[in-house]
Amino acid sequence: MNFKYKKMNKTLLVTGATSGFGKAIARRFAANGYNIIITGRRKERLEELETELKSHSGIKVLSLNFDVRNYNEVMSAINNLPDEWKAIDILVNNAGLAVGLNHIDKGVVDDWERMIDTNVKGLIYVTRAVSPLMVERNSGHIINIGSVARDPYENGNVYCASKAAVDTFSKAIRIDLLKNNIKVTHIAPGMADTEFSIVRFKGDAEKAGITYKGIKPLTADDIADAVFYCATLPAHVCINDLEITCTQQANATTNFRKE
Ligand code: NDP
Ligand code: 8X3
Repeated sequence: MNFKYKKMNKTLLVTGATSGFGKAIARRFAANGYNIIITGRRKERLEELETELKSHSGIKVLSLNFDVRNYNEVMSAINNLPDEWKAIDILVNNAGLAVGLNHIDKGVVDDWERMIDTNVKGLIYVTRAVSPLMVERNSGHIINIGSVARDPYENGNVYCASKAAVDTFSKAIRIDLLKNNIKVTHIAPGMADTEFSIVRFKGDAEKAGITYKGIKPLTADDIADAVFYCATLPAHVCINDLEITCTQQANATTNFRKE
C-alpha cells in the first residue's frame, strides 16, 4: 500500500543517510509521510538532503551531525533531542563501511579499527541511546543493516567479523527487547552499487568498478524497498532476518559474472 504524502505521525531515524542505502531509506520513508531524522558526518550532504526531504508536504526533517564512533557525541545527540522528536518508531542502524581487502597477515590496524568502531561499536552506541526511548513507549522497531559478509570470504576477515557481530547482536537484543514489544530485524544485503566500494578501496574508482564487473548489483533503492516492507508489516509480524542478493550472487563467495 502506498501512503504517499499522507502524514503518518511516525518517526524514522536512519544513520548514514548521506549516501547509499541510508539516503535511499530516508527518501523512501519521507515520500510515504514519515518524519525523518537523518544522521552522518558530512554536514553539507545532510543539509542538502534535509532540504530535499522537506519538499514532501506535511513531514518534519531533523539532521543530526555526529560520528557513530564517538559514544559521547551519540549520547548527546539523542539525549538532547527536542521532545517532539523523542518518539522514534523505527531506528535503522545503517552507517558502516569496509576499509581495505587484504589477507590477515597484511592487514592494516587503522582499517580494522575503523570497521570495528563503526560497524560494531557505533551500531551498539546508537542502539543504547535510542532503545530506552522505545522501551519507555513499549513500542519500536530496530532494523540493523548487516551483510552477506557475515559468512566469511577471502580477504574479508575483519569486515566479515564485524558483520557477523551485527547478526549476533541483532539476535541477542531481539531477546532482550521481546517483552518491550520492540521488533528487531537484521537485513543482510549482498553486492550493491553505492559508495561502499569506493570507500573500501580508499577512493580507487578503478578497483571499485571491478567489484561489479559483469554483474548487475543491487541498488540502494532495492534495499530501501526491503526496509520499508519490513517496517510496514502488521504489528504482530516481525521479519527477524532477511538476506537479499542480486540474481547473479548466490552467497558471500559465489557470483556468476557475464563476460
Ligand atoms: P555508502 O558508503 O554509500 O554509505 C555509508 C554511510 O555510512 C554514509 O552515509 C556514511 O556517512 C555513513 N558512515 C560511515 N562511517 C560513519 C561514521 N563513523 N559515523 C557516522 N556515519 C558513518 O555505503 P552503503 O550505503 O553501501 O553502506 C551502508 C551499510 O550497508 C553499511 O553498513 C555497509 O556495510 C552495508 N552493506 C553494504 C553493501 C554494499 O555492497 N553496498 C552490502 C551489504 C551491506 P558519512 O561518511 O557522511 O559519515
Ligand atoms: C558488502 C557486500 O560482498 O562486498 O557487505 O561484503 S560484500
